[in-house]
Amino acid sequence: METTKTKVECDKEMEELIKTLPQHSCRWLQGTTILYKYQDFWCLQDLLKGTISAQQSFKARPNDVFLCSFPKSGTTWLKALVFAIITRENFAKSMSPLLTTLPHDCIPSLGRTNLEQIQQYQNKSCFTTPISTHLPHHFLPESILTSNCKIVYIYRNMKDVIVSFYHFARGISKLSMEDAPFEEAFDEFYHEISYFGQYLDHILGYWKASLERPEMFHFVKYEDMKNNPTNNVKKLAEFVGHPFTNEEEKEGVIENIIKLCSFENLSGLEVNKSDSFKGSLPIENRLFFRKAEVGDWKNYFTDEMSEKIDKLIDEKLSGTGLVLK
Ligand code: PAP
Repeated sequence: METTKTKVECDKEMEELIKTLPQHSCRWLQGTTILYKYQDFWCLQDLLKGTISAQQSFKARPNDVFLCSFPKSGTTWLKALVFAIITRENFAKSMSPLLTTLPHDCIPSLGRTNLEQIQQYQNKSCFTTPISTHLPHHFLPESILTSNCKIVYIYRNMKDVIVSFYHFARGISKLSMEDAPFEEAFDEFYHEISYFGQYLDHILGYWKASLERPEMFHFVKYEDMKNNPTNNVKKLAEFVGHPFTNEEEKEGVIENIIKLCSFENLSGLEVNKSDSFKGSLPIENRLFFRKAEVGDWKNYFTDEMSEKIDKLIDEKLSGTGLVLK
């Protein structure tokens, strides 16, 4: 007879499993961060637990929209925009929860947020329920892959992702640049050691899946959103099923959303300057808002580093139709 395991038993099993996994302590973070290799990607312990339980038990609903990304590719911005788009009729401009809440606390994150909380959130709404995740495509729970849910994928210039990741991890570990050399961080990233596997494989996983089911996917490039936010926010709203009416366009609703979610606005809010992210890891909210510049990598990369990344991109992406540079 099959018996259902208790939460304590599941947690214990997970602890045992994690103990058996290959470990890597990030030397550029003075060994303060330990990554575990689960199947084919490296992950932090807490995120790994959330990832495995999401894989085992998460149930997608038809109203769910998944906001997927590799860390540091524009997730915070995408979450703010989608939240503002779908709740625009619920709050007056001056009352948006985004003015007092970190975007990560407005939209749950699969792998990080407790599954029961996500379920309550799904049950509470009969409208669109956005859920974010950094999981690689092949790691998404079966119920997402077999559903008709929508997936928005945001991606960004790989070199800027590396620099952003470097400062974020350094910020969490509270290390100066002298104590956490960029060269070492670059080296690990180049050798596929980062929070959710290899960056280009992450993008390619979603990209290839989108070729099979194009209606399910919408890709947003961070740099395109920066260059032409109006057009991109319009397309995003259409895809998530909340298109703007002609009246809204005339009244400047799109521009208001862009302003509300802009780096300049969000990074200046008290909540994002001084509060802390309520996840399993203590993270100061301000670390999600650094510079938001396109091309900041030029301040950190040597020519050799830049060439190495260009070569990697050429090798991985040539012939896929995906353009990243
Ligand atoms: P996450 O994966 O930890 O959630 P994510 O939001 O994807 O991080 O990436 C953070 C980057 O987005 C930071 O880039 P930087 O390090 O190059 O500065 C951050 O500054 C940038 N960012 C955050 N909010 C916005 C925004 N509203 N508009 C544009 N970029 C933003």
